Amino acid sequence: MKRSPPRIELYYWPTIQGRGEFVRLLLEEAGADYVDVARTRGGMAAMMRFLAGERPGALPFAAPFVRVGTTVVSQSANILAFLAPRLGHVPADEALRAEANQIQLTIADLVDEAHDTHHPIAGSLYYEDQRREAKRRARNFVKERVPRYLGWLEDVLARNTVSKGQWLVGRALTYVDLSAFQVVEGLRYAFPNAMARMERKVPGLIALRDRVGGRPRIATYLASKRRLPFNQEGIFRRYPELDAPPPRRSRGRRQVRR
Ligand SMILES: N[C@@H](CCC(=O)N[C@@H](CS)C(=O)NCC(=O)O)C(=O)O
Repeated sequence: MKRSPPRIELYYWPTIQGRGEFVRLLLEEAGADYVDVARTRGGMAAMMRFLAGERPGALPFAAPFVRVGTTVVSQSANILAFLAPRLGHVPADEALRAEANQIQLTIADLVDEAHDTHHPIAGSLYYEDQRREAKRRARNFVKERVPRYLGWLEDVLARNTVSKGQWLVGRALTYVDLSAFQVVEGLRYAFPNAMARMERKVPGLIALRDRVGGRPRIATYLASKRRLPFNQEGIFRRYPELDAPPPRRSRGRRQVRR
């Protein structure tokens, strides 16, 4: 009798989307047999035992990490590169796998920079203690970095002619398309004004976001309790003072040009 593959255990902080969300989206789209361990009874303690080195397998530096059978894998991009072939969400071709990884690592850079807009000095300090630096950092992020990252994703999409610009890598949806969806959602939450202006410049990426959001399994997931809402503990946080100013039309009456 053929044995079924082991259940995938995801270990991540139970109250935020954070970096774990990139993994959750893949597991959901694939309809994988998985458990979000830290969200189960006793799960946080189990996760902490791994992080303390009290469990066998490779020692993760930080969450997220997954365990599949006896294999423990951490680093979000690495987890996706490990799981996606098993779940059929990346092409078999070596060059395309490397490209998918390259895109995911670039998205991870974007995610780090998004985090640093509210914690530019240290993650262990309160936002209130680094507000001034956060403002400077966020201004640059919104003005230069977001257009650069999203413009690059737009270009990658346009160059992928085998999918007619529908997907980032190869002919069909891969895990990096799910991650691109998550990045647009996160930026919309954290920087709504900046994104209102930006989105017109990346129509292909926004269409990709809509295509992913409309996938039956993703739509079901997004409407479920498994999808945690964005909040002020995660990577994408909404501090209005870090966003671009609102578009002219919605500003106060006196500022409307006559
Ligand atoms: N590069 C890692 C970053 C992991 C990371 O920073 N995880 C955060 C939560 S999103 C964490 O738990 N950090 C604790 C720490 O760095 O000590 C990844 O992409 O997985």
